[in-house]
Amino acid sequence: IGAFFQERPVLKNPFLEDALLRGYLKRHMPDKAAVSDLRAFGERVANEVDGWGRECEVTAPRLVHFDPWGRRVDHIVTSPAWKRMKDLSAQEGLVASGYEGTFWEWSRVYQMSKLYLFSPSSGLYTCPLAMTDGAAKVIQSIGASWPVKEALGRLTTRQPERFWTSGQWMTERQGGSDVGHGTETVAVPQTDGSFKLHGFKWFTSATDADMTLTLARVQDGTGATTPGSRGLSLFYAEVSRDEDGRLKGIEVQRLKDKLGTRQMPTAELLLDGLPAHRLSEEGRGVASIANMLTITRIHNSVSAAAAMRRVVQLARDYATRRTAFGKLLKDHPLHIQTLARMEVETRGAFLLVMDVCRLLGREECGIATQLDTHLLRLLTPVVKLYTAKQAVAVVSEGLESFGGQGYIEDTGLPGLLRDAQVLSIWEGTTNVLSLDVLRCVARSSGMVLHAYFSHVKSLLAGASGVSSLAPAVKAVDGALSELEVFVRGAATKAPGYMELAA
Ligand code: MFK
Ligand code: FAD
Repeated sequence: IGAFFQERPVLKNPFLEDALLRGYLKRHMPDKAAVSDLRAFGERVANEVDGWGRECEVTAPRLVHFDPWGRRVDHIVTSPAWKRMKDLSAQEGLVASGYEGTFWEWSRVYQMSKLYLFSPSSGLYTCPLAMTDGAAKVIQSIGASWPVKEALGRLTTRQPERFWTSGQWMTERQGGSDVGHGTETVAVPQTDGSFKLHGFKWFTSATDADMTLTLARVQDGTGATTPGSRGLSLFYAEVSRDEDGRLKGIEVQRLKDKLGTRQMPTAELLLDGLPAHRLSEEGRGVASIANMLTITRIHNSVSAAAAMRRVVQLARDYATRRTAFGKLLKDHPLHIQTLARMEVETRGAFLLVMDVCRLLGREECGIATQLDTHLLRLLTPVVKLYTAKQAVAVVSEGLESFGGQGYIEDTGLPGLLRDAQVLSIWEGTTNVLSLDVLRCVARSSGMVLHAYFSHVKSLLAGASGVSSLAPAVKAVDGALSELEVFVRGAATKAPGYMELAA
């Protein structure tokens, strides 16, 4: 069979391999402690965590409905590697560092940089971490009191034995985008002020979480509820078991059989009297969970940029090992052009993501200007929808750069593409996020667009002195002018008076 074997691409320390990340941190937060922590974590990712991520993929979670004696138990069995990811996440402060404020306004940039290194090796553990971070943010912004004060401490601890993850149960069969009309779950008031939830949640990811935030309609004394978004309230519920080992108020219907994200369980849940506490004012459920959406959409964008970076790093390494037509791939100009195009997309995504993380950090430290706040609101859906789409394109191109091996399952490469495909679906599809852009433009009476134009113009002014950037400055300037013309056209046409008059 011959003695030749292809060499595999080698994952090196993703921090040391990422000149853009290191350059960004050097420019913006040259804190030695942050940099040395990220370098050490990068080493851990390459040498230890990446193997656990593969283990999560090949040992997919499974659902055990009954114990050997026929009692209903609904155990979601996950791999030992998945459990190690939970401990590691606490120890490394992957959620906690967003709340400790160690690096003040740069704490989010530091936290997200770490998640960016972790994500492609995490076995999708970034999914529960995103929801955990989002839940902590909601609880913090609402003002933690009993019983969620204890939960907030657990979501943001570095102690593995105390650390909790959270779910985000929004989607029901009738609608995941239109949760306002699609939610049927009802909340029945109890005499002690708590509630019991009854309904069916159609998608619940990382369902081995310790708690969740979810939406439901409060029933009045006659059993009636208010329809639409105005009838939804936000609830906190713990996922716990009774003395017989049965889930309290939950039945796990089944685990989803998914294209990707196979490392983590995604379940359909019947809520059958789940004990819960109302967190929001009645009817303010959607507005109250919006903080969670902001955080999880930023995490999604970090994961998208990270997937692109990982495939580019591996493809570059492979290009130094694989020979075709008598020379290494790296010596074929056409192959290098392909890699360079992937690199440019990755860089653009990274810089946009980090800018949004920077804005989030400023807002959380109370130093955001009005311009920053508008930009954060506008750019969150934009960065999520843009990076998700680009991740699929770049990762797909990346697989091709390994030739046939990019299609072979146990190289670990195809999983990158499968997992990228979900990024544009969950946490708001591309169309829904486009409408969210319109929503925030309308709600701010156009102020967010004004903020955007000023921001990009100030970036252009800063770059205009650098001659090598002249073509890029001209292109962005042209795009900005086109956008201005479009917005003006839309603004003058929007009322539709001319059409109505005709
Ligand atoms: C690897 C990391 C990945 C992350 C982990 C992923 C795990 C998977 C988790 C999921 O997929 S969880 C499910 C995620 N589901 C969604 O993202 C739902 C998508 N649909 C939307 O986002 C809809 O636009 C929305 C449900 C919000 C529409 O609801 P409504 O009730 O028709 O919206 P409406 O009436 O315009 O707004 C209600 C209030 O919410 C308003 O506030 P006010 O009442 O105070 O005026 C809005 O301003 C506010 N709001 C809506 N979207 C907002 C927002 N506020 C801030 N930011 C937003 N994005
Ligand atoms: P629909 O809302 O029916 O959308 C179908 C299509 O219609 C989409 O292309 C959408 O863009 C388009 N569309 C909808 N409305 C409009 C409009 N107004 N204008 C134009 N186009 C529109 N949900 C949770 O709550 N918790 C979870 O943990 C969770 N985990 C998930 C894990 C996975 C692997 C997946 C795939 C999904 C998960 N979801 C979860 C569900 C996810 O958030 C929803 O699938 C998503 O929000 C879309 O909702 P839907 O499936 O009902 O699609």
